[in-house]
Amino acid sequence: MTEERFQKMAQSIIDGEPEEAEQLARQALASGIDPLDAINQGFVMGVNYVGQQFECGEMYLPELVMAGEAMKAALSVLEPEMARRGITRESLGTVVIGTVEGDIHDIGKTLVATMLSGSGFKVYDLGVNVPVQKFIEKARQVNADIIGISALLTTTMVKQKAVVDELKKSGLRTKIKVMVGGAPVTQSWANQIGADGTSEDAIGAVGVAKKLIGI
Ligand code: HCB
Repeated sequence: MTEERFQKMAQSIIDGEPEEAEQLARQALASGIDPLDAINQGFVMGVNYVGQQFECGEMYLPELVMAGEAMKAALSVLEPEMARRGITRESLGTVVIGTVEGDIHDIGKTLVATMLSGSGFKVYDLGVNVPVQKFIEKARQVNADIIGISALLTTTMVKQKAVVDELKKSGLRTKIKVMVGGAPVTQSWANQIGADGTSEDAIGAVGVAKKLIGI
């Protein structure tokens, strides 16, 4: 019976149904299922499946976006309950992410943040138009493992380099990995500015993040 519920949770993510996911999360709590089990044995299974399908070209961006929305809806019910009960979800690592100063594109960045969070990372999303110093301050404050920097404009991608340079100056560069992304970003740009990795999509970003922290 519980197994059947877990499968339905995973399916709600695969189908990209936020309302269904939220309802299943509420039902899980009402019937005494541990919120952490609902996440790990139910919803995350759906995220993993969607990730695999996206990688092999069986699912596309709109489906990924909807899966992300469904995951957010489930987490919006389960995470507050976990906090209330004092349960902490084992975190794979901590990521501070944002879109650089001067840039307000947030669709890709938010998708990366959602997928990282759904995959088990603790994510601090700073939003858009984020000044260089704010990435560093937040990373220091939350003891981040990774800073994720998004830039969609050729005029703003230079700020990714500014974050890497500022991180070096702060003395934190040896502790914190940097992952860059956004439409104009290439592996060659990532190498040039001294970032540790890049990905052209959110599923790839989860893989890069895991690799950067040695999983
Ligand atoms: Co915007 N815009 N835009 N735009 N915009 C682009 C980016 C252009 C390429 C369109 C074009 O000219 N062909 C272009 C940039 C050209 C250039 O710099 N060479 C452009 C321009 C010029 C502008 C304005 C300057 C237009 C104007 O006002 N004259 C203006 C800039 C405003 C500003 O930021 N200061 C502007 C505004 C807008 C909006 C507001 C209308 C809207 C943004 C809405 C929003 O984000 N809330 C918008 C949009 C939607 C786009 C396009 C059409 C889509 C971007 C997008 O969301 N893609 C884009 C054209 C394009 O990119 N093909 C166009 C989908 C997401 C899922 O992909 O690449 O963002 P993504 O993210 C991926 C990937 O890169 C990676 O994973 C993500 C998930 O799959 N990734 C990371 C991203 N961040 C990562 C971080 C990591 O650590 C790791 C991986």
